[in-house]
Amino acid sequence: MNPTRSPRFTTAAPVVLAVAIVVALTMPMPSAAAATTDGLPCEANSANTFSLDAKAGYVSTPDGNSIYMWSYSSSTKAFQLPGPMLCVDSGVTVTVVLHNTLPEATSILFPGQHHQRADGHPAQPQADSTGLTSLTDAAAPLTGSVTYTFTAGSPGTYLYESGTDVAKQREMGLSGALVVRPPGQPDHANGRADSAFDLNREYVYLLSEVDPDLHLAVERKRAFDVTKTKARYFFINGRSMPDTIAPTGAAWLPNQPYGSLVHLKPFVPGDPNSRPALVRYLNAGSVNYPFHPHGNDQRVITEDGQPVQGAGGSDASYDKFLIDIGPGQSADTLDQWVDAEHWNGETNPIPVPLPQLQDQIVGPGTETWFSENPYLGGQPGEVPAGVVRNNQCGEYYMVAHSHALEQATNYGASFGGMMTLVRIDPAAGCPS
Ligand SMILES: [Cu+2]
Repeated sequence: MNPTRSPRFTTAAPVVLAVAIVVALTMPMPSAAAATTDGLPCEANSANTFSLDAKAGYVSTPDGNSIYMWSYSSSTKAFQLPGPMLCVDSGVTVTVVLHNTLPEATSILFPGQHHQRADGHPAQPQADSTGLTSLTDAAAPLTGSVTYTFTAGSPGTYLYESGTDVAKQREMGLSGALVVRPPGQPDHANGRADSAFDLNREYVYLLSEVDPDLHLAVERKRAFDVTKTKARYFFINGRSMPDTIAPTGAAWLPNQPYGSLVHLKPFVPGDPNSRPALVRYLNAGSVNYPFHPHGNDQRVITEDGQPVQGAGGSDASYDKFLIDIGPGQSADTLDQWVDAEHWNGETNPIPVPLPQLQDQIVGPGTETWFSENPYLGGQPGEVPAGVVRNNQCGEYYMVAHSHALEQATNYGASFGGMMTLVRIDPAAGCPS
């Protein structure tokens, strides 16, 4: 690992800069309560046993739409999208009991896991006289159940997802994240010593897409040609920007519990507790999602559950400013923000001209959509009438989004969709 790599502005294409500038001008700042969603909301227990219901429900999109979805939910909890984040240690035996309440057969595949069994026998593809019906043992419609067991694979991030009528059911939302940790080292991404991260700064980006026409057809039990899908919504953890930056468990998103606002502290050289954040990418969709965190590279350290290393275990991790995640793939990345220019509001201010007030997007409430303090803690400047200040405590926000720009929209309207923010607090912290 290279602990002192610097933030950099890359050789960005003009469109990147255009996006950056407009986003900087138009992003609503999270409220104080929304500002810190830290750590992974894992479902975990000592028996490594999970009970999941496949069921139907609705999610909301920022443009006011409500979309019928299918997903996995803990049997004791309400419908949620995506399925619960399951966290286990590598090598343990995991049991997942699937209860199907959907009107058609469904199942769960666990790619990357070992010794997969269903109801006690080796899990296997299913067929009838018409041909293949499921990639693994399926639960019958409405009341069926299957008990899957497997041995958790190598440390990393994995999908669990429907293996039945895949093109339709995965698009309908039947997927979730499975986080496999190195035994006894929950603060390491994989078995390598240089994969250490801050457990309070661990995040999943489960990326997916939705064609609302397919969902309406399924809800109304109409035929739909899944080869004709045209995605209009693009999710991180079942939410679109700006909902992505709302906190995990936000009351106004009752069926979409997971936020994706990454919250960084500046790196402190020589402090062993100053560790990078870990961002776990997963693609549950059908196309590539070229994900682009602005302003700071991320270091790819695990791909598809395997550490990025060379012969003899040599470190082969690499910095990227565009993490291109293909369907079914995963990547774990370390994100460390280094104050390379030694900003100091008194002795080393970094001049950034503020936009004219008339060039900012303001309102309709008390919010203003521009943070005038890009370098961590300058004094708030001119703010519109009715606005107290533009950020909480001098923190800085960078945008992170899919670089396939139609994916950074809500039904074609920018900016939204597969987009979130990275928040960097001042070195002294953020009193609130
Ligand atoms: Cu960009």
